[in-house]
Amino acid sequence: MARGTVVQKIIDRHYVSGDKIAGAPVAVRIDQTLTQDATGTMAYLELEAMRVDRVRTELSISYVDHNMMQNGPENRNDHLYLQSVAAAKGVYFSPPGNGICHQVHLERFGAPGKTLLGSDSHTPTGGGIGMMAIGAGGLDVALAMAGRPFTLPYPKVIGVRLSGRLRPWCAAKDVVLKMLEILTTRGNVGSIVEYFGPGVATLSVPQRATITNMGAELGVTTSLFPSDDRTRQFLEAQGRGAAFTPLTADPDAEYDRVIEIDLDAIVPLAACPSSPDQIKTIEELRGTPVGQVLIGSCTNSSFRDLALVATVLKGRTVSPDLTLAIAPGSRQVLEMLAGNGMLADLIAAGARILETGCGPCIGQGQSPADDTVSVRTFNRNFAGRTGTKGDRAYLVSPETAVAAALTGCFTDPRSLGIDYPEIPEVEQFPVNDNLIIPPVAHFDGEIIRKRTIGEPPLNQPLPEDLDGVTVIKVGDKITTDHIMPAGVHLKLRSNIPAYSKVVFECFNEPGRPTFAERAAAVRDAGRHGVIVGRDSYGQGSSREHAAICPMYLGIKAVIALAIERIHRANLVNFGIVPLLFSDPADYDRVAEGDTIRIEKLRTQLQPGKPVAAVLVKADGREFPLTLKHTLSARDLEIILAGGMLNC
Ligand code: MIC
Ligand code: SF4
Repeated sequence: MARGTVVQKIIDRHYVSGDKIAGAPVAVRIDQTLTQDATGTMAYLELEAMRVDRVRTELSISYVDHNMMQNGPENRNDHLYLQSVAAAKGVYFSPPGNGICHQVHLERFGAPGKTLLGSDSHTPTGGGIGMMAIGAGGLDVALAMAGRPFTLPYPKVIGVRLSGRLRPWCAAKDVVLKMLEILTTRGNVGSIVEYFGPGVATLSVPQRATITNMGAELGVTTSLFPSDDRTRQFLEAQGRGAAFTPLTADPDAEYDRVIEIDLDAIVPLAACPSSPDQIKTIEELRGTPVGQVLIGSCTNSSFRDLALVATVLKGRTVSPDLTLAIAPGSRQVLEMLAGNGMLADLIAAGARILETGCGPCIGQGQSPADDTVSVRTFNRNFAGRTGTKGDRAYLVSPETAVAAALTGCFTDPRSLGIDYPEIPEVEQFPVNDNLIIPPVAHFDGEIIRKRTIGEPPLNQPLPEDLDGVTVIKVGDKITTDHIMPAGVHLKLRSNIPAYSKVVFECFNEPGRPTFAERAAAVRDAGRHGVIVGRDSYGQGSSREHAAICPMYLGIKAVIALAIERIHRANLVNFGIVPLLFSDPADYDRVAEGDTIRIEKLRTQLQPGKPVAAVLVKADGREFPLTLKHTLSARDLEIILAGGMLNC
């Protein structure tokens, strides 16, 4: 059992209730919240539904960074709603153009030792500055804004001891790719990763933030670094020295598991299609032609990263065989590049400069051509996320990305024959908060609700007996991108009936009713939809739409071998029962269209108790199924009521 860690110190200072035993639910006070537009509209609609007049956190902020294409009125309608509801509820507002939520939060609001809950899975970026920053569904963030504590499983702490120093052209991104190679994207639920050891001091805050950001892909609750002199230096350079507080683990701290990483031994790596844990060295990929290079996203869009790219590109030209596009992480980063001439160097080299925001990371433009390789400094390469079916997206460091941009193929940046640019730590960032709109003391305006702003749909209480129909059976590692596609559909986030039509779109087949049509038919026949998944169901994004839209289509249960943390919480919040097969062989027995009957489901659902079900095959054969769950008494209360909004 871990002891004396930074994680435990932060939990102790924010402890509200619960047993401090690994896996047991523990409730903590939340100091700060963040939302982004794609999850934020629902979160604020839910906050309104809870009749909360004003947020009760130390700081809550609403960012607009995802939905910025404005193809049709929906996105701008969302922005207007978000800005007005922020003013009404005492929330800061960061409008489109100001930057990606995680980057801006790190620059302007993050503070060591604080807790941050964000309706985005990459909220752990804040761990780079020593915060306990956790991603969650919008409803959980709305509850935190209402002043309610957040419940997490009391974590196991995985200590990662860093030694040595990164070699030229080897990057923080390669460290987190190494972590993904070691831990993979599954099986880490309920753990928090804490970095320690002599190598920590060699990494700047933006480098640390790259590592904690992409730690989300490990499926852990969060990742964090201690708060030390580098943290103080970063905060002072942001003009926020007062937010600094030192926070390190005790010298005799104990971790539940220790992983050793020697930074000297880190080499350039890539996550290959189509999972962040499919790791190869760049050496292994050498020579593979690349059709597109994209630099940006909340993982790698700091001033340090883009300054490195600009310095390498200065006086050179990108390969004619590809396109290079760059999206700076924040207006501060863009202003700095513009101010010191680096933007001109990037433009002169042939880079296409995109708006500051998530952009192509969430499939908003820049989809690659068919059968071409896309090299990205992003954190996710789930199949189809680029907007191109059958895409081949690789995730790399800015160092490796710029090497590909120059040569047109995978190239180990160490072999470029270019001196590695040393980017000095910024001593004074240009601070300009003129686009961060503070909340007003008394709101006497109107919350702007255009026609595309819907209502969060309500669910019925859980039925006594489940007359389930398996509407879909899917395999391992189904991400919330598979369940609820973003890209061109992202603009439907505030309109559940419209967005529900594309649930599981990637599994629809021509000539066959879509998932949405099949689920609605089951619902309209008075029966209950069931989704069957395998291992690590619901990886990735925190989007609660992956629970809300299936709920709207009448889904009552998800049965899988394992369900990932944020998605499981979203299912509970919207009254869908997350169940697990006790015997993995039962997964093989179930086929689409089969009936899964659970008599007295409401009564059977007790903490720690199995659930007896019957599988009825199309030919009438019946098999008993033993299902299990990890739901607490509070989870069950919410599920029986049909979701949190009914509680
Ligand atoms: C993502 O990277 O997948 C997103 C888009 O930022 C999501 C949030 C969303 O779906 O709106 C996330 O990471 O939680
Ligand atoms: Fe935006 Fe991509 Fe980061 Fe998600 S992962 S917050 S879409 S930049």
